[in-house]
Amino acid sequence: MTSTSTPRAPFNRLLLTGAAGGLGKVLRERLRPYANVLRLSDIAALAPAVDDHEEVVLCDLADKQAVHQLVEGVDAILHFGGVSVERPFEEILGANISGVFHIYEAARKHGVKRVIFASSNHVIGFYKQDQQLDATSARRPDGYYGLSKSYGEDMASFYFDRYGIETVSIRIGSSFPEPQNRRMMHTWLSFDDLTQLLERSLYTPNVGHTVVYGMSANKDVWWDNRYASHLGFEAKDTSEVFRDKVEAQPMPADDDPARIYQGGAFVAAGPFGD
Ligand code: NAI
Ligand code: 15L
Repeated sequence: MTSTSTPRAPFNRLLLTGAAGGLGKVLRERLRPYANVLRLSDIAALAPAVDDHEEVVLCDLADKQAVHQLVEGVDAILHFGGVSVERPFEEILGANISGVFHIYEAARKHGVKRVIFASSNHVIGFYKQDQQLDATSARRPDGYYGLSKSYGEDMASFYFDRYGIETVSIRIGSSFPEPQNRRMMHTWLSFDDLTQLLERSLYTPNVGHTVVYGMSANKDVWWDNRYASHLGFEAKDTSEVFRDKVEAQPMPADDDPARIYQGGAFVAAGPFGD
Protein backbone atom coordinates (compact mmCIF):
# COMPACT_ATOMS: atom_id res chain seq x y z
CA MET A 1 0.00 0.00 0.00
CA THR A 2 1.40 3.38 -0.95
CA SER A 3 0.27 6.34 1.08
CA THR A 4 1.67 9.81 1.15
CA SER A 5 0.34 10.92 4.50
CA THR A 6 0.14 9.98 8.14
CA PRO A 7 -1.79 6.75 8.76
CA ARG A 8 -5.37 7.39 9.88
CA ALA A 9 -7.60 5.44 12.22
CA PRO A 10 -9.47 2.94 10.09
CA PHE A 11 -13.22 3.12 9.54
CA ASN A 12 -15.03 0.16 11.00
CA ARG A 13 -16.59 -0.91 7.68
CA LEU A 14 -16.17 0.56 4.18
CA LEU A 15 -18.18 -0.49 1.13
CA LEU A 16 -16.54 -0.63 -2.30
CA THR A 17 -18.90 -1.16 -5.24
CA GLY A 18 -17.47 -2.18 -8.60
CA ALA A 19 -14.93 -4.34 -6.76
CA ALA A 20 -14.54 -6.81 -9.66
CA GLY A 21 -13.62 -4.03 -12.09
CA GLY A 22 -10.27 -2.70 -13.21
CA LEU A 23 -10.02 -0.11 -10.44
CA GLY A 24 -11.92 -2.24 -7.95
CA LYS A 25 -9.28 -4.98 -8.09
CA VAL A 26 -6.56 -2.39 -7.42
CA LEU A 27 -8.51 -0.76 -4.59
CA ARG A 28 -9.30 -4.04 -2.89
CA GLU A 29 -5.67 -4.11 -1.78
CA ARG A 30 -5.11 -0.41 -1.38
CA LEU A 31 -8.10 0.31 0.81
CA ARG A 32 -7.16 -2.30 3.40
CA PRO A 33 -5.48 0.16 5.79
CA TYR A 34 -8.59 2.31 5.94
CA ALA A 35 -11.14 -0.19 7.22
CA ASN A 36 -11.37 -2.94 9.79
CA VAL A 37 -13.73 -4.63 7.34
CA LEU A 38 -13.91 -3.94 3.62
CA ARG A 39 -17.23 -4.95 2.06
CA LEU A 40 -16.59 -5.72 -1.61
CA SER A 41 -19.47 -5.83 -4.05
CA ASP A 42 -20.13 -6.28 -7.75
CA ILE A 43 -22.64 -7.88 -10.09
CA ALA A 44 -19.76 -9.93 -11.51
CA ALA A 45 -17.99 -12.75 -9.72
CA LEU A 46 -15.46 -11.72 -7.10
CA ALA A 47 -12.59 -13.65 -5.59
CA PRO A 48 -13.67 -15.02 -2.20
CA ALA A 49 -12.83 -13.10 0.97
CA VAL A 50 -9.19 -13.74 1.84
CA ASP A 51 -9.70 -13.25 5.60
CA ASP A 52 -12.17 -11.80 8.08
CA HIS A 53 -11.08 -8.35 7.00
CA GLU A 54 -13.13 -8.79 3.81
CA GLU A 55 -16.81 -9.38 3.04
CA VAL A 56 -17.89 -10.26 -0.50
CA VAL A 57 -21.45 -9.51 -1.60
CA LEU A 58 -22.85 -10.04 -5.09
CA CYS A 59 -25.33 -7.27 -5.83
CA ASP A 60 -26.98 -5.69 -8.85
CA LEU A 61 -27.05 -1.93 -8.32
CA ALA A 62 -30.36 -1.84 -10.19
CA ASP A 63 -31.97 -3.93 -7.42
CA LYS A 64 -33.16 -1.48 -4.76
CA GLN A 65 -33.73 -4.00 -2.02
CA ALA A 66 -30.38 -5.68 -2.58
CA VAL A 67 -28.57 -2.33 -2.44
CA HIS A 68 -30.34 -1.44 0.82
CA GLN A 69 -29.09 -4.70 2.35
CA LEU A 70 -25.63 -4.07 0.93
CA VAL A 71 -25.31 -0.65 2.55
CA GLU A 72 -26.55 -1.61 6.00
CA GLY A 73 -23.79 -1.33 8.59
CA VAL A 74 -21.21 0.56 6.57
CA ASP A 75 -19.57 3.84 7.61
CA ALA A 76 -18.77 5.19 4.15
CA ILE A 77 -19.23 4.13 0.53
CA LEU A 78 -16.78 4.20 -2.35
CA HIS A 79 -19.15 3.95 -5.30
CA PHE A 80 -17.18 2.59 -8.26
CA GLY A 81 -19.75 0.17 -9.66
CA GLY A 82 -21.67 0.61 -12.90
CA VAL A 83 -21.27 0.78 -16.65
CA SER A 84 -17.94 2.53 -17.23
CA VAL A 85 -18.01 3.29 -20.96
CA GLU A 86 -20.47 4.65 -23.48
CA ARG A 87 -23.36 2.20 -24.04
CA PRO A 88 -27.01 2.36 -25.11
CA PHE A 89 -29.12 4.32 -22.64
CA GLU A 90 -31.09 1.27 -21.53
CA GLU A 91 -27.89 -0.43 -20.31
CA ILE A 92 -26.81 2.63 -18.37
CA LEU A 93 -30.22 3.28 -16.85
CA GLY A 94 -30.27 0.42 -14.33
CA ALA A 95 -26.64 0.30 -13.27
CA ASN A 96 -25.78 4.00 -13.21
CA ILE A 97 -28.97 6.00 -12.87
CA SER A 98 -31.18 3.76 -10.74
CA GLY A 99 -27.97 2.46 -9.14
CA VAL A 100 -26.79 5.82 -7.85
CA PHE A 101 -30.28 6.60 -6.55
CA HIS A 102 -30.34 3.30 -4.69
CA ILE A 103 -26.93 4.00 -3.16
CA TYR A 104 -27.98 7.42 -1.83
CA GLU A 105 -31.37 6.30 -0.59
CA ALA A 106 -29.74 3.39 1.20
CA ALA A 107 -27.13 5.78 2.64
CA ARG A 108 -29.92 7.98 3.97
CA LYS A 109 -31.85 5.09 5.39
CA HIS A 110 -28.83 3.53 7.09
CA GLY A 111 -27.22 6.74 8.34
CA VAL A 112 -24.14 6.66 6.10
CA LYS A 113 -22.60 10.12 6.13
CA ARG A 114 -19.96 10.00 3.37
CA VAL A 115 -19.91 8.78 -0.24
CA ILE A 116 -16.98 8.87 -2.64
CA PHE A 117 -18.48 8.88 -6.12
CA ALA A 118 -16.41 7.71 -9.09
CA SER A 119 -17.55 10.37 -11.53
CA SER A 120 -15.80 10.86 -14.84
CA ASN A 121 -14.19 13.39 -17.14
CA HIS A 122 -17.01 12.49 -19.55
CA VAL A 123 -19.29 14.92 -17.70
CA ILE A 124 -17.26 17.64 -19.43
CA GLY A 125 -16.17 15.63 -22.48
CA PHE A 126 -17.53 17.99 -25.12
CA TYR A 127 -15.13 20.78 -24.20
CA LYS A 128 -12.24 21.20 -26.60
CA GLN A 129 -8.75 20.29 -25.54
CA ASP A 130 -7.60 23.92 -25.60
CA GLN A 131 -10.14 24.92 -22.92
CA GLN A 132 -9.33 25.23 -19.21
CA LEU A 133 -11.98 24.11 -16.73
CA ASP A 134 -12.58 24.09 -13.01
CA ALA A 135 -15.31 22.59 -10.85
CA THR A 136 -17.66 25.48 -11.61
CA SER A 137 -17.50 25.05 -15.40
CA ALA A 138 -20.88 24.09 -16.87
CA ARG A 139 -21.02 20.38 -17.59
CA ARG A 140 -20.99 19.21 -21.19
CA PRO A 141 -21.55 15.43 -21.06
CA ASP A 142 -20.34 13.55 -24.12
CA GLY A 143 -22.88 10.69 -24.10
CA TYR A 144 -25.33 8.69 -22.03
CA TYR A 145 -22.49 7.49 -19.82
CA GLY A 146 -21.35 11.07 -19.15
CA LEU A 147 -24.97 12.06 -18.56
CA SER A 148 -25.31 9.32 -15.95
CA LYS A 149 -22.25 10.62 -14.11
CA SER A 150 -23.61 14.15 -14.32
CA TYR A 151 -26.86 12.87 -12.79
CA GLY A 152 -24.82 11.16 -10.07
CA GLU A 153 -23.15 14.47 -9.22
CA ASP A 154 -26.57 16.14 -9.01
CA MET A 155 -27.79 13.32 -6.80
CA ALA A 156 -24.78 13.90 -4.53
CA SER A 157 -25.50 17.62 -4.38
CA PHE A 158 -29.17 17.03 -3.54
CA TYR A 159 -28.46 14.48 -0.83
CA PHE A 160 -26.04 16.90 0.82
CA ASP A 161 -28.45 19.85 0.68
CA ARG A 162 -31.44 17.82 1.81
CA TYR A 163 -29.94 15.24 4.17
CA GLY A 164 -26.37 16.35 4.95
CA ILE A 165 -24.79 13.28 3.35
CA GLU A 166 -21.37 14.43 2.14
CA THR A 167 -19.81 13.38 -1.16
CA VAL A 168 -16.55 13.81 -2.97
CA SER A 169 -17.28 13.40 -6.68
CA ILE A 170 -14.01 12.48 -8.34
CA ARG A 171 -14.06 13.26 -12.05
CA ILE A 172 -11.53 10.58 -12.86
CA GLY A 173 -9.51 11.25 -15.98
CA SER A 174 -7.89 8.00 -17.14
CA SER A 175 -6.78 5.68 -14.36
CA PHE A 176 -4.76 2.85 -15.80
CA PRO A 177 -1.24 1.54 -15.17
CA GLU A 178 0.05 3.84 -17.92
CA PRO A 179 -1.41 6.47 -20.27
CA GLN A 180 -2.48 4.59 -23.39
CA ASN A 181 -2.48 7.43 -25.92
CA ARG A 182 -1.72 11.13 -26.40
CA ARG A 183 -4.99 12.26 -24.84
CA MET A 184 -4.23 10.34 -21.68
CA MET A 185 -0.96 12.27 -21.32
CA HIS A 186 -3.30 15.02 -20.08
CA THR A 187 -5.90 12.93 -18.26
CA TRP A 188 -3.84 10.15 -16.64
CA LEU A 189 -4.29 9.36 -12.93
CA SER A 190 -1.84 6.90 -11.43
CA PHE A 191 -3.08 4.29 -8.97
CA ASP A 192 -0.92 5.83 -6.22
CA ASP A 193 -2.43 9.25 -6.82
CA LEU A 194 -5.92 7.76 -6.94
CA THR A 195 -5.25 6.08 -3.59
CA GLN A 196 -4.09 9.34 -2.06
CA LEU A 197 -7.16 11.11 -3.42
CA LEU A 198 -9.44 8.47 -1.90
CA GLU A 199 -7.71 8.75 1.44
CA ARG A 200 -8.18 12.53 1.41
CA SER A 201 -11.78 12.13 0.31
CA LEU A 202 -12.51 9.75 3.18
CA TYR A 203 -10.83 11.69 5.96
CA THR A 204 -11.10 15.42 5.15
CA PRO A 205 -13.82 16.93 7.35
CA ASN A 206 -16.64 19.07 5.99
CA VAL A 207 -16.40 18.31 2.29
CA GLY A 208 -20.07 19.08 1.60
CA HIS A 209 -20.30 18.13 -2.05
CA THR A 210 -16.81 18.57 -3.45
CA VAL A 211 -16.00 18.05 -7.12
CA VAL A 212 -12.37 17.20 -7.84
CA TYR A 213 -10.68 16.26 -11.09
CA GLY A 214 -8.78 13.01 -10.69
CA MET A 215 -5.50 13.52 -12.50
CA SER A 216 -1.83 13.12 -11.75
CA ALA A 217 0.69 15.98 -11.89
CA ASN A 218 0.79 15.82 -15.68
CA LYS A 219 2.60 18.49 -17.68
CA ASP A 220 -0.25 20.02 -19.63
CA VAL A 221 -3.58 19.68 -17.88
CA TRP A 222 -7.03 20.98 -18.78
CA TRP A 223 -8.44 21.05 -15.28
CA ASP A 224 -7.90 23.28 -12.24
CA ASN A 225 -8.61 21.86 -8.78
CA ARG A 226 -8.69 25.21 -6.92
CA TYR A 227 -12.17 24.46 -5.54
CA ALA A 228 -10.99 21.19 -4.03
CA SER A 229 -7.87 22.56 -2.32
CA HIS A 230 -9.35 21.73 1.12
CA LEU A 231 -8.77 18.06 0.30
CA GLY A 232 -5.02 18.67 0.34
CA PHE A 233 -4.54 16.34 -2.62
CA GLU A 234 -1.06 16.65 -4.10
CA ALA A 235 -0.45 14.33 -7.00
CA LYS A 236 3.03 12.81 -7.03
CA ASP A 237 3.14 11.04 -10.38
CA THR A 238 3.26 12.41 -13.89
CA SER A 239 2.51 11.05 -17.36
CA GLU A 240 5.77 12.66 -18.56
CA VAL A 241 7.70 9.49 -17.79
CA PHE A 242 5.68 7.73 -20.52
CA ARG A 243 5.96 10.48 -23.16
CA ASP A 244 8.47 8.79 -25.47
CA LYS A 245 6.49 5.54 -25.46
CA VAL A 246 3.16 7.28 -26.09
CA GLU A 247 4.52 9.57 -28.78
CA ALA A 248 5.92 6.57 -30.67
CA GLN A 249 2.29 5.88 -31.59
CA PRO A 250 1.01 7.34 -34.88
CA MET A 251 -0.50 10.83 -34.55
CA PRO A 252 -4.31 10.75 -34.97
CA ALA A 253 -5.73 12.74 -37.92
CA ASP A 254 -6.50 16.42 -37.37
CA ASP A 255 -10.25 15.74 -37.34
CA ASP A 256 -10.06 12.73 -34.99
CA PRO A 257 -12.14 13.48 -31.84
CA ALA A 258 -9.26 12.03 -29.81
CA ARG A 259 -7.31 15.15 -30.80
CA ILE A 260 -10.09 17.68 -30.44
CA TYR A 261 -12.30 16.92 -27.46
CA GLN A 262 -11.46 16.37 -23.80
CA GLY A 263 -13.68 13.27 -23.85
CA GLY A 264 -11.88 11.92 -26.93
CA ALA A 265 -13.58 9.13 -28.85
CA PHE A 266 -16.56 9.05 -26.44
CA VAL A 267 -18.02 12.13 -28.18
CA ALA A 268 -18.47 10.10 -31.37
CA ALA A 269 -19.93 6.88 -29.91
CA GLY A 270 -23.44 5.98 -31.06
CA PRO A 271 -26.11 6.51 -32.06
CA PHE A 272 -27.21 3.08 -30.92
CA GLY A 273 -30.00 0.95 -32.28
CA ASP A 274 -30.78 2.81 -35.54
P1 NAI B 1 -14.92 -1.35 -14.82
O1 NAI B 1 -15.92 -1.41 -15.92
O2 NAI B 1 -13.70 -2.20 -14.94
O3 NAI B 1 -15.61 -1.68 -13.42
C1 NAI B 1 -16.96 -1.38 -13.16
C2 NAI B 1 -17.55 -2.52 -12.37
O4 NAI B 1 -18.94 -2.23 -12.15
C3 NAI B 1 -17.49 -3.86 -13.11
O5 NAI B 1 -16.82 -4.82 -12.33
C4 NAI B 1 -18.94 -4.23 -13.35
O6 NAI B 1 -19.19 -5.63 -13.24
C5 NAI B 1 -19.65 -3.45 -12.25
N1 NAI B 1 -21.04 -3.24 -12.60
C6 NAI B 1 -21.58 -2.92 -13.81
N2 NAI B 1 -22.91 -2.92 -13.76
C7 NAI B 1 -23.25 -3.24 -12.48
C8 NAI B 1 -24.48 -3.41 -11.82
N3 NAI B 1 -25.67 -3.27 -12.44
N4 NAI B 1 -24.45 -3.74 -10.52
C9 NAI B 1 -23.28 -3.91 -9.86
N5 NAI B 1 -22.07 -3.77 -10.44
C10 NAI B 1 -22.07 -3.43 -11.75
O7 NAI B 1 -14.50 0.18 -14.65
P2 NAI B 1 -13.27 0.82 -13.91
O8 NAI B 1 -12.31 1.31 -14.91
O9 NAI B 1 -12.81 -0.06 -12.83
O10 NAI B 1 -13.95 2.12 -13.28
C11 NAI B 1 -14.53 2.09 -11.99
C12 NAI B 1 -15.42 3.30 -11.83
O11 NAI B 1 -14.65 4.48 -12.06
C13 NAI B 1 -16.59 3.34 -12.81
O12 NAI B 1 -17.71 3.88 -12.15
C14 NAI B 1 -16.13 4.28 -13.89
O13 NAI B 1 -17.20 4.93 -14.51
C15 NAI B 1 -15.26 5.25 -13.09
N6 NAI B 1 -14.22 5.83 -13.91
C16 NAI B 1 -13.12 5.11 -14.28
C17 NAI B 1 -12.14 5.68 -15.07
C18 NAI B 1 -10.89 4.96 -15.42
O14 NAI B 1 -10.02 5.57 -16.04
N7 NAI B 1 -10.70 3.69 -15.03
C19 NAI B 1 -12.28 7.05 -15.56
C20 NAI B 1 -13.49 7.72 -15.12
C21 NAI B 1 -14.40 7.12 -14.32
C1 15L C 1 -13.90 6.78 -18.27
O1 15L C 1 -14.83 7.35 -17.70
C2 15L C 1 -13.87 5.32 -18.44
O2 15L C 1 -14.48 4.66 -17.35
C3 15L C 1 -12.48 4.78 -18.64
O3 15L C 1 -12.58 3.45 -19.13
C4 15L C 1 -11.71 5.63 -19.65
O4 15L C 1 -12.34 5.57 -20.89
C5 15L C 1 -11.67 7.05 -19.15
O5 15L C 1 -12.97 7.56 -18.87
C6 15L C 1 -11.04 8.01 -20.17
O6 15L C 1 -11.67 9.00 -20.53
O7 15L C 1 -9.89 7.79 -20.53
